[in-house]
Amino acid sequence: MAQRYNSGLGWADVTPKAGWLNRRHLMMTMGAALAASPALAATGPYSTDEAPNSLEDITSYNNFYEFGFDKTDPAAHAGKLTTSPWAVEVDGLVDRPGSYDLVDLLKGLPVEERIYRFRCVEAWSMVIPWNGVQLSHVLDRVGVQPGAKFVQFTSLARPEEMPGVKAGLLDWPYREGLRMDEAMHPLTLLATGIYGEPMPNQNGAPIRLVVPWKYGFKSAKSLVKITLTDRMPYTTWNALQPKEYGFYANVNPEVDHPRWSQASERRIGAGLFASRVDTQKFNGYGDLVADLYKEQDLARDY
Ligand SMILES: Nc1nc2c(c(=O)[nH]1)N[C@H]1C(S)=C(S)[C@@H](COP(=O)(O)O)O[C@H]1N2
Ligand SMILES: [Mo]
Repeated sequence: MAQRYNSGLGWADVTPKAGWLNRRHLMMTMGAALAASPALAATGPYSTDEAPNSLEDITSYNNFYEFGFDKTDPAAHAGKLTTSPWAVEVDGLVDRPGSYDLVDLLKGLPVEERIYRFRCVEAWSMVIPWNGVQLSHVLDRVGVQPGAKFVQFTSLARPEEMPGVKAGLLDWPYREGLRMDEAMHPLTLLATGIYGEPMPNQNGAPIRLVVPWKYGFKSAKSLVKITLTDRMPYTTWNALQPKEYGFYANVNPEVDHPRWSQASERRIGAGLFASRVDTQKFNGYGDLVADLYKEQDLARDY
């Protein structure tokens, strides 16, 4: 189903490292001149000005069960993953379904840098500078039909390259989903890189979802399929343990996981002593997303 790249575009074109570095340089220059105005360090209206984690942190402590349960398994085993060519199938309630070469699917869409907080349901967190395109732009490109109410995302399940798939650790393929208004929200990203570099394999190369106001498990990695549907889709963790992992999975310090508190989180890499920070409702993105849930009881629709 995959086609060879024939567009002449490579990852350097969709992940503009040079632009990122130039802006970084500019920001640092501005930062030196305007040290009293830290808000200027943000790269856009959606980015946090909190210090990003190091690439080392981001690529050495991961959840990617296709490569094993341990946090170090993805870094140890994802190196062999083949990510080119890569096709994404788009199906269901869309005007232009099909198997799209990834480069064609993204061609011409604005690649943005977004520094987001990222909060795992296991109560650890990081700050990650993603590069990617808004999911809404891709959905507009394929033409969402009026009957579509949800989107399902399917990750790659390739036993020859993924020891956790071969071992049957979960009900593969990994699947996640969003309601249509969540999918169309400008914060929702299809990320293709980190720190201006192509997405590291262990973080979900070559393209993964990032939904920063929800627990990390919603942000499915290494996507091979996007399905528009009229009903709430099957999602992997919710199907496995519905009482522990809701479909919505909005970050919420007021609703504990049955086995641990969600009131605070461990910020990875924050040093020997620092590291415990209060969890914010919607992971701090409430001013942008709380309206999506104003008719809902978030303790019930967890
Ligand atoms: N396909 C797939 N996607 C996945 C996972 C996974 O195991 N498989 N783990 C999820 C969980 S629980 C988290 S916290 C994040 C981790 O992303 P990171 O390793 O880039 O920080 O990926 C999410 N997406
Ligand atoms: Mo997670």
